Amino acid sequence: MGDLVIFVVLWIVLSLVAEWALGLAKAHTLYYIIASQGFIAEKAFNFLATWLTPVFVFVVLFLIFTLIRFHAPDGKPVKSSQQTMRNMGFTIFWVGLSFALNIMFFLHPTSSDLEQMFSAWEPARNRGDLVVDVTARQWEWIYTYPQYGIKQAVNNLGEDELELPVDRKVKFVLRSYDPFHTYDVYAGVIHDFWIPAFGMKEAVVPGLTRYEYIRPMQIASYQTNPMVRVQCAEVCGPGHPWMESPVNIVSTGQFARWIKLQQKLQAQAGS
Ligand SMILES: [Cu+2]
Repeated sequence: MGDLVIFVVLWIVLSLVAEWALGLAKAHTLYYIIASQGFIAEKAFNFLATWLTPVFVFVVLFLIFTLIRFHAPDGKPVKSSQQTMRNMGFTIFWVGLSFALNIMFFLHPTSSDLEQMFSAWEPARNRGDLVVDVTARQWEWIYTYPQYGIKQAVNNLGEDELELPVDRKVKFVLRSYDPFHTYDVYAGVIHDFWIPAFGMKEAVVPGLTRYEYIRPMQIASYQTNPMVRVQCAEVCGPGHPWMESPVNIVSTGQFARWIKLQQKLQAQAGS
């Protein structure tokens, strides 16, 4: 009984310490997330980490506690007077708790958050979306804004650049092919559209059109945080590590001015 009391006290104390450390990590955000969908994943991770910390502490403590408490000092095993190999109470508690935890995680956050993420795909919710066609080629990301007639958005250095207005849902249309060379569209390679600060990734597959919906929630740019960039996250050849481009999330007014500028630049290039 004494061992059980010591174990339970240790378990509670160490769990509280671990939860406190986890709280510190969360307060000093381990992640830099600034988009709607990313927040769902961040919340789910925090929920799971909070619930699983005592489980983790239990298992590790159990291993260490039994090693220290029940080791035979002279190498000869001593048979305990109290045999608890078939402890039905403990078995029911352990299996029952594991079962209940798994059912809970299946319902929340897994099912409830997936439901929330997938609801962004409902056409009724996407009427005002900004559409950005993203073309991945070896090795470049090309951004087209069909609603504004912009064929390839570039910054003043002529580099591809993704500009997004804050607080408006974006529908990314993702394709992998090379618009500068004619060849079989199925002969391309798989890329992966990843903006670390958005907490989402989507594979870009030759011959397929894939979508990603996201709402950037705060003004940010690559200049202030390198997490605000598009990075290819699928090894796609020698140029893969450099297959990145800056992202700017700006106010609605600034976005409108940027659109005008892009249209002007395009008209000048065309004339
Ligand atoms: Cu790539």
